Amino acid sequence: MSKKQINTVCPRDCYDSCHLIAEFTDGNQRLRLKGDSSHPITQGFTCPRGAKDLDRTFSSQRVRFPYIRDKQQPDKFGKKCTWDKALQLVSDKLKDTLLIAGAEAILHLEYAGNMGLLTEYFPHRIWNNLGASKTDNSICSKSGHEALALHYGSSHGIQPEDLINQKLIIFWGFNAAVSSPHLWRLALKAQDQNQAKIIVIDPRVSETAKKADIHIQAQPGTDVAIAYALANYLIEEGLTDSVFLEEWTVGFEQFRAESKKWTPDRLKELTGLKPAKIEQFARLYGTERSSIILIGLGMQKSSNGAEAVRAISLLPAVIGLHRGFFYSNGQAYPIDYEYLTGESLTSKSSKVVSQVQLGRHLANGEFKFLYIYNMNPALTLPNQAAFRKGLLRDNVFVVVHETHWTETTRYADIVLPALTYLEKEDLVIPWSHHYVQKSNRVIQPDDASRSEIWVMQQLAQRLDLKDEWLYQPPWQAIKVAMNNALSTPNLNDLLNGNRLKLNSISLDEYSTPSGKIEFASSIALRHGISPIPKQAILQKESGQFQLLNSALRNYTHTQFQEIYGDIPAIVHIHPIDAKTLKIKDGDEIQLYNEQGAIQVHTHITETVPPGILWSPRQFIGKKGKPQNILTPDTPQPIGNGSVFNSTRVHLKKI
Ligand SMILES: Nc1nc2c(c(=O)[nH]1)N[C@H]1C(S)=C(S)[C@@H](COP(=O)(O)OP(=O)(O)OC[C@H]3O[C@@H](n4cnc5c(=O)[nH]c(N)nc54)[C@H](O)[C@@H]3O)O[C@H]1N2
Ligand SMILES: Nc1nc2c(c(=O)[nH]1)N[C@H]1C(S)=C(S)[C@@H](COP(=O)(O)OP(=O)(O)OC[C@H]3O[C@@H](n4cnc5c(=O)[nH]c(N)nc54)[C@H](O)[C@@H]3O)O[C@H]1N2
Ligand code: SF4
Ligand SMILES: [Mo]
Repeated sequence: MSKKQINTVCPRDCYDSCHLIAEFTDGNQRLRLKGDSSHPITQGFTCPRGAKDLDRTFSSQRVRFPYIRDKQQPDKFGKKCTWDKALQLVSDKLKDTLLIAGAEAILHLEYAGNMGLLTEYFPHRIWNNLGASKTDNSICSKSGHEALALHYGSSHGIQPEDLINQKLIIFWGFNAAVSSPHLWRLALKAQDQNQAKIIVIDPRVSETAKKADIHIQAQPGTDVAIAYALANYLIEEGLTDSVFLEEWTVGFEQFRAESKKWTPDRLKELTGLKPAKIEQFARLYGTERSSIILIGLGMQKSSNGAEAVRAISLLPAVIGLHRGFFYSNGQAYPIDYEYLTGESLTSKSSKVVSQVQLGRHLANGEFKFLYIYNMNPALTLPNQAAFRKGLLRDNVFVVVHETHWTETTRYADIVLPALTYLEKEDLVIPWSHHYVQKSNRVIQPDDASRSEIWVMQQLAQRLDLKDEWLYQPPWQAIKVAMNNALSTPNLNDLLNGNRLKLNSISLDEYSTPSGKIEFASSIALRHGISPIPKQAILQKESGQFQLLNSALRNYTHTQFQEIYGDIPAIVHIHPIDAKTLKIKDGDEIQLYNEQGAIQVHTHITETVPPGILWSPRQFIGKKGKPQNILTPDTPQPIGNGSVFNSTRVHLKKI
């Protein structure tokens, strides 16, 4: 019996952007999502989240009606209402705000809960039409993108499908075994079939490090020094590619002079790394040219993150490789995002506010109307005490358009029910590989839930906005925005269900002022930043721990707790530290700093080094306080990005 199948695409904020097949069996009674085996990255499997997105869609935690709420009573759902009433209230509030405080007092806040173009970008048109304020999207990868642009002009690197052909694969501050299961599978295949070696640089014995041929376990925040020490070895041993350096790069002299200072002994002093270990790494890197360095977004989210990305990214150039790295290819594809969002269709400009520091801005009384969707900021932004104080201001009106009840819906004046990706059409642009296909609707939409586009257009009508581009058919907008991005210019191919390849900028194209790889960045110099990467001095008070925090397999940020239960409130601590503090495995302890305190259970393990703690990210502690109460909101000097991994805490038994 033939099975009914529908192609769709996982839109989660994830490296892998899997192409999925929804398969109906038992006379259409049963439905499951499986990975498409014809896709070179998806390789026929899903992760534990992808497999359960259907269950998440049908979960009892779905928002099923519009609700009017009292945000001062977070534990109460509020009152159900009709869409008509909800839209009337929202548009009245918008009109009032425009009249009294102007468009700048309206802020739309979103991230990448669903990365589809029609969910993440197109609905911005109403806000750009009004000239509303927006954030700088600095919560995740921005600093690293800007770091790479300093030396390379742009941030794109190797396509992940090339992983399979490599002999040396280096995961640097990147826990791919958890955060990118499909790229990781390709690396394991190369290890298995191609005798490729895997090197991992991570302060922890991460899931990825466990499978590495070589694990470089150094103090966090010392990556610039490690990169210079590697370069020094390559230079000393004559393993640099002088023809490449001459033809394709500028500023190598300055980089070389700094590298010379990073002798194996000096590195040992800073990091504790044995010279023999670094030599082994450097020898392999200098002699095996078929290599790729995967630079983790996770490592980048720290006060020295952008500097680390700069330093690491320059290593391939030392040995003569064009962009022998991968960070994120999100900016590689020539998609006209400004057209999609309407930014280029209006003469109005928007005020831009730091996403990392949004809590401070809100708590200080900025903004009167907040529209949140595709994000759960009441758990995911740093400095939660300030953010929540801001949300609870009685002179700010908070609208949240969500698929599920979340921590953020608890602080909303109005909650609007949204469709999940399985209930609507979209186009997902990956930030690693270059394959796109239409994401089809798999199931009938929930009765009361509505898409972001529908809400945008309803509000635009109620505000009497006339510009035609607000009402443009969505796939027509995609057609214009994708005009230069598709290998075949015919959007119908895509609408007919074909998988297409995105055009990308070639690896040897460098849009720096010199047109070459700039070891000493002229753009950095112009902005008063050191032209070459700089190793920061490590600072830690006695009794203080650095709290690293990263993703777990079963959760995409705060999503899938509906399926797998709460993200565990635990902290990993080294046995030496546990002994000093007289802590036993499983004890309930308090983590605290000047921003607040949370309660968690301990897990004693040698996978973290002494002085370093690790926890999952974005959980709620034992007494209801979110982990992100502890995380700092100081933006990085380059790119203003987040610094979650530079959290400093004290620890005490309770
Ligand atoms: N399962 C799952 N996968 C995800 C996500 C998810 O929520 N769940 N989210 C996606 C998103 S949005 C992102 S941004 C990515 C992030 O994906 P990754 O880049 O893999 O980030 P993390 O998971 O934070 O892991 C980073 C690793 O870097 C190490 N590290 C921390 N500080 C340093 C340092 O100073 N130097 C070095 N060398 N290493 C350091 C940590 O110990 C950790 O093992 O994951 C994506 N994939
Ligand atoms: N402590 C700590 N905090 C961190 C980090 C860290 O390393 N440590 N990492 C940061 C990083 S890298 C990131 S990317 C951010 C992620 O931060 P968020 O983007 O806030 O993460 P999610 O929890 O995935 O929230 C997405 C929300 O979108 C909703 N959603 C999903 N699909 C749709 C849809 O189609 N329509 C609508 N309207 N809503 C939808 C989901 O239900 C979910 O509530 O977190 C940051 N926070
Ligand atoms: S969350 Fe990532 S790995 Fe999992 S199915 Fe979606 S795209 Fe694939
Ligand atoms: Mo992220």
